[in-house]
Amino acid sequence: MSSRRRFIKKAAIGTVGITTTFSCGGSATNKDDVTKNTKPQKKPLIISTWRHGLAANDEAWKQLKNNKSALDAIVAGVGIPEADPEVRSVGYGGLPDREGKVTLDACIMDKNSDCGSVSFLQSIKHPIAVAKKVLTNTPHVMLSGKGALQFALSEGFEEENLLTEKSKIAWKKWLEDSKYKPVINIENHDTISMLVLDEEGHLSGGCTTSGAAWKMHGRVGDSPIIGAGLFLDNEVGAAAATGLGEAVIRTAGSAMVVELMRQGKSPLEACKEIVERIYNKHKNHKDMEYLQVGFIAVNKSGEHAGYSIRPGFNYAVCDDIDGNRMESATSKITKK
Ligand code: SD4
Repeated sequence: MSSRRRFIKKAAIGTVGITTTFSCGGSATNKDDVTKNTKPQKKPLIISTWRHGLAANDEAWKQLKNNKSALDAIVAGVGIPEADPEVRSVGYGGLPDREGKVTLDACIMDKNSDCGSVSFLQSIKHPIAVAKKVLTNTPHVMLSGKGALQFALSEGFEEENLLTEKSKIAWKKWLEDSKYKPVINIENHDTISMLVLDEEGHLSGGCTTSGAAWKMHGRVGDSPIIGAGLFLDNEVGAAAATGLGEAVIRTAGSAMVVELMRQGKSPLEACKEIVERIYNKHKNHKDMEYLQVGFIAVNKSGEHAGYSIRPGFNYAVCDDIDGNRMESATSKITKK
């Protein structure tokens, strides 16, 4: 479909915001976006959190089209922001903890519910690739800290310094008053979670992050925790989270979104209900001041949605019909 025809089609069903589109594997164009998709989409379909999801989707799409598995596509796709020093919330260049250490969390899950995860991993640029090795090469689901590093080295990964000069300067500046106060929607590019509905209609997902900036040394967020930062059931759907990990862990966020889809809710209804639950549970909580949580979800028929507590959350969607584009998530609080 030409971009003009796509534009007209979208204009006819209502538009919000301006979006940059990379047709998967193609070149960039500008067009309006729809708030969300409610119609079944053609397979395959890839959705990823935040704007850095566009480059990740593009790479994952190429891998799928080259007959790579969905897991390989996820590893390669989210590997793009992991290696990008300008993405300050994932992998290399990620903002460090309060001791100046970049510590990484990641997990991956496949259509058989097999999963692999690493948490509190240091000095390895691609934690998602290590998470996949945990899935394929160990009897376990989760490795953490020194043990995760030891495992990565035994698998041939190399240690690297992940703290860039820019992130070091930001950390030194933070040390001046050392206040822990997570920033909502950090520069609009945060944890990357990717959900894939492959050509055969199977679901898989991955998630990778450097976590909350200035966290305590040893802190683990929701992102490597199956059921919190990521969950899927190949019979039902898949969901993933971004935002304040503590709030997502307290509520088993992604697992709950999938359970609601199992009960017949659409991805949008499921994400909305869990976001509202998280919001209500935190009404009188100390974290409320900076509470932002967003979910993306997709079901077996390719319906997808994003929903967050506060505005500003968006996600990248890639399919054969409309290429690769950003869609805005609806939010509970609409005021910026
Ligand atoms: C964490 N959930 O470590 C991650 C950070 C994140 O959007 O996703 N921020 O809490």
